[in-house]
Amino acid sequence: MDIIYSPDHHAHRGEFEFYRGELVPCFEKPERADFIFKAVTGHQIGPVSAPDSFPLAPIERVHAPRYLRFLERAWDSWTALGNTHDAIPAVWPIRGFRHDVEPDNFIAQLGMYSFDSGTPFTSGTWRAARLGADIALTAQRRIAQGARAAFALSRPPGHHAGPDFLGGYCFINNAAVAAQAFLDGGASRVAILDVDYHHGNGTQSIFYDRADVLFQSIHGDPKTEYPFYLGHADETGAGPGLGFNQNYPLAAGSSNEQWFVALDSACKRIRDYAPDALVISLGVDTYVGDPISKFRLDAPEYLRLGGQLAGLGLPTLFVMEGGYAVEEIGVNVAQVLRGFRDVAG
Ligand code: 6XA
Ligand code: ZN
Repeated sequence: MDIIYSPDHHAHRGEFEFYRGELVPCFEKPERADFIFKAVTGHQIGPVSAPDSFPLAPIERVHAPRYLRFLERAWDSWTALGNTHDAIPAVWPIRGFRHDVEPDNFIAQLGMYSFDSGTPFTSGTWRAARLGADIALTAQRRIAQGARAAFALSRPPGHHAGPDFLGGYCFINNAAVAAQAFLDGGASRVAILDVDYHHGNGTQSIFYDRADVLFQSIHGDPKTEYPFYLGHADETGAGPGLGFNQNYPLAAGSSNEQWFVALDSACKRIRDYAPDALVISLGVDTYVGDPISKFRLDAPEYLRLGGQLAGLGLPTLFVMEGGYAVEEIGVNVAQVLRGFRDVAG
């Protein structure tokens, strides 16, 4: 399996995030990807290549140009005000406020394009986010050219980023960019399966009214788990997209049996949809030892997950999302990819 990676993800290194009302060191740190890289190379999952460079056009297929323009200029705007520390959103236009007028004030702009205070914007954020999209697009291209599977080892993650908003450590939705690239390259239908602990609200929002992308997400119940305001079972799509979005919210603390029942349902729906390609939003914050999540998956379950995904028999693109038990996430990711390889051959 081809692995696409660049050490330049280090450009994005947030210092602090707000967590339960306190400023704490960022959970989403460069060491995460370093450990994953070490584990996948150690387990000989496949050859590693650097990403190709892509223009902004494939990213603009899923994100609003004015949002991307904001991200591109954000650090310069912030430092022009005399700031040297990371920018953290602090004010948001909730119901009743105007969304059509972009304020001149930077912190007001940042609030307009974000939904939480846990996602710092740093000097290298735009560069790393662009690189993450390049990684996803390069891996997608490998599959479009005939590879059975590829792993986009990108960072920062992407699945919370919507058409025009960042949050949950995410800026560009790498899985969505890749899914759209499959369609633009001639695919008729693409399925995205999100197995991260957190609902992929950004991916859902991007494709909610479309039938050419099937979105399936297994996650902690948003009644108690982040991102709280989306991810319920009754969100099944809208307009032409009705029936092409399924959420499998599970109570925090759910058993592995319950998790695999949900996986079976999602896999069945994917088989029925018969997509040309499958994109996996691969978060391993479902791990029993994850510091911010409450499922109980461990090495044998990750192996089983990989095997079940291979059993779908589809061209499969893995895109890295969350996972914060830093020293263990590499092994957990490698287990999924090994499980896939053992079945796919
Ligand atoms: C709140 C928790 C953000 C979770 C991000 C994540 N700061 N998403 O792992 O998949
Ligand atoms: Zn997550």
